[in-house]
Amino acid sequence: MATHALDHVRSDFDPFDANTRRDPYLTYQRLRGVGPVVRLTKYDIWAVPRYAEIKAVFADHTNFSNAGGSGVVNYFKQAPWRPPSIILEVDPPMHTRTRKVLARVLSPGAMRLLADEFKRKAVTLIDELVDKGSFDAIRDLAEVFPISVFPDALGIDQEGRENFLTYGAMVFAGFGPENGYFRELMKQAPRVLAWIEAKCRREALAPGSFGAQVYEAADAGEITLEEAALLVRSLLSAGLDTTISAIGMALYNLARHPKQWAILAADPTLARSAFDETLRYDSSAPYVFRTTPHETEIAGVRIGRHEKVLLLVASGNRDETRWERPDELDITRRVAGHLGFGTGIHGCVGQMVSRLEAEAVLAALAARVASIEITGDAIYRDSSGLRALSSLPVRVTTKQERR
Ligand code: EJD
Repeated sequence: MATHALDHVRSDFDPFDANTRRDPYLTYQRLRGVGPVVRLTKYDIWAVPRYAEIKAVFADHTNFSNAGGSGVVNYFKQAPWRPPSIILEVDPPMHTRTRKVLARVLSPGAMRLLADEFKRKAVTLIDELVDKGSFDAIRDLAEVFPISVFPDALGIDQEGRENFLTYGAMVFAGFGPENGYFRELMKQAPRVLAWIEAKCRREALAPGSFGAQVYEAADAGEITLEEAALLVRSLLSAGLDTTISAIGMALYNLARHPKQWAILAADPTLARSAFDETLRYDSSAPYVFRTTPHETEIAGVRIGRHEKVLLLVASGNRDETRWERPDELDITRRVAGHLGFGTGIHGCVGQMVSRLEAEAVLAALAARVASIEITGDAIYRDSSGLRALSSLPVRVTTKQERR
């Protein structure tokens, strides 16, 4: 009898479907069980569910390009909805030049200058919310804090900051297939994209700010003025909705695990590692694409030219061959090596800003709050690119009340 080799597995799993996205972890586990690469038939794309191969693809920008777009749209075959990012959606040598500029602007030294201000603002906001007792952890906290500190650091004024939320929603909805949610948002595109462009101009950016520093790199001849505007746009595309989602999911997961919150409340200096553990446990940027510029392979499976490859970061972060008790949230574990910020040449260049913001919020809350009770439905956002909530009603009990 003839045997037929099956060199890969097929699945009708839809990573962008609203229902699947609610709890994808059982499906991720099954995908990890069937093979290193799975063909997702609904979109004709490859998906990579295991830690080892995700890391290997992240490390191999020659065979797995970013120039084909970070979302499901294949730029090698189809036009992007906005001019591509000149840092995320390019390969070396272009990437090397632009990355150098943002890496300098977002350096550890720059973080030290921001830390006190972030902490002070977090304490003020948390004091207000804790005094109210009940609030929405997303609308009143996760969405408020980044919008209050990050545009300041960028040098952008107060006017119209609600547009950042709409723009972020567009960027990350544009990551998945074109659906009703994306089309509805895009009705606002002409106004919001013009507003964003205006905020990226040199005149709009305060002296000494991150934005001004990007333009100084243009003065020094490292990049052009047009590129400076696009790099400021990258800071706005990647720097707000991501931290909003991550802080929101951190609050949600810590509230869902009262024992973990108690550990944090007993020692608020754990805030930073607690944040990273929530990024591992329930990654807010759960996947990202690469595109093959030519035929290649993953773990021996042939991958054709111009194929989209979906790296299931949130699945790699639960891989039982990499993590002990992967499905347990444990803020005291050694979480270094998680893929929540990506890794390799495109690994998140702003991750230290993100950690600084989240740490400020979680430490301020942990300093005052003994426990968090979820008092209503946690509602997921309809974005296909981010894992995020739009609402999480909570009531907090202060350490004083507890005594
Ligand atoms: C991103 C998954 C940009 C840009 C960079 C990074 C992201 C989005 C946009 C953050 C993707 O340069 O425009 S998490």
